[in-house]
Amino acid sequence: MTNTRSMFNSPSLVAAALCFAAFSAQAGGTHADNHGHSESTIGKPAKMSQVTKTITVDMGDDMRFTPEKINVRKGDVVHFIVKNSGKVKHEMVLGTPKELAAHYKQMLKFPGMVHEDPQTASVAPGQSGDIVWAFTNSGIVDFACLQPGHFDAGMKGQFNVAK
Ligand SMILES: [Cu+2]
Repeated sequence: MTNTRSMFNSPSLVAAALCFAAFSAQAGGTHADNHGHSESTIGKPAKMSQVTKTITVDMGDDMRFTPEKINVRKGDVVHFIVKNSGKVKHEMVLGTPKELAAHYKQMLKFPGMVHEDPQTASVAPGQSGDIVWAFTNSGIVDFACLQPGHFDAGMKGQFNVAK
């Protein structure tokens, strides 16, 4: 990289930083309290060395994830290989419906935002990205593409986390 500009001169980087802070605060909201829950209901980031299962997910310009319904089990640590077979950028973001909707609103305000958080794989066309995630609770966990227009077009999916 030969970008010599200060990051504070770059609106998109500032937006990215703000977004990251806001989203992290929400996703990690349950870490701060000690009412018996030590982690988010959607699960938590994990290490590649802990992986018990590998699942490939494809993202396309038809605004669909393939597969879009994914069965896992509580306790699974999944390495998602997230492929973008389209010609535009896509991303897979795990979150509660509330987190995803709030984050999408931010994306509409700041379309250039870049995501570095562990529940996100932002993938350029023809490339693939990775998420390593531990499913710590049974139930439904949502994911979506938060690129402007994609979420509205129904680019969403769900994990069914069995007990
Ligand atoms: Cu997309």
